Amino acid sequence: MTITITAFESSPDGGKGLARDTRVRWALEEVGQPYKVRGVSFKAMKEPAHLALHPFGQIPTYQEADLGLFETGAIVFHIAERHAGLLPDDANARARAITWMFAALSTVEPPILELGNARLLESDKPWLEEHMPLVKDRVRARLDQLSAHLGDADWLDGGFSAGDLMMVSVLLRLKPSGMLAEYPNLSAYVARGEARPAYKRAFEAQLAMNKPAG
Ligand code: GTB
Repeated sequence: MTITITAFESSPDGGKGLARDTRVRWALEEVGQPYKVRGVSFKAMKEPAHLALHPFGQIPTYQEADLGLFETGAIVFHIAERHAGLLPDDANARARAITWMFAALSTVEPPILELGNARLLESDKPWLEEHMPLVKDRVRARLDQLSAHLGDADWLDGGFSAGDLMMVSVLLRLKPSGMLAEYPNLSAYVARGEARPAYKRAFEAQLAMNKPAG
């Protein structure tokens, strides 16, 4: 059955791979599932046809036969449950890999999003100078802890899993800030993720959709 996901018709990042469809593409590439991508404009995202797929009017969505999903975490989890390659067979190791998916989305990503929002939405606000160091401290607190856990391991818990896919995807959003470079082991971890053939295919596919003309 064909899998169809949605992505920005034209991503505001111009193909840097930071929009969340990249995470879904990467998961599908890791498990070797072919998929189609339907581009959606900002306007179409808020119209009834798309709201029927995604109540919050966002991308990505996932459709497969009569199953429709939204929320990147749920989509990647579904892919990882249905296909071999992203979750270990051992029940406890599997539970830990799922824990890392949640940790990426609910513990590490929020301060990173806060940093992005401060840069994007508060750049002209008088409080930014005071606010930014606090936001950066909150990001660093998580990175310090993650870096200490990872140490010199390749992946968070044994072999590469959906937990690493999600954590690397979350950390990639920090790249433009330069903060990742303060943590050599986390930088190397992200680079290992980016070097995976499945990530490269996912990245190239989203780039092909978003390449600036000319
Ligand atoms: N919790 C949801 C999930 O994980 O799936 C969040 C989905 C979400 O934030 N979707 C964004 C969206 O549809 C795109 S990915 N935004 C449009 C809207 O809300 O109207 C977030 C994103 C957007 C742009 C960049 N960028 O340009 O760098 C990076 C990430």
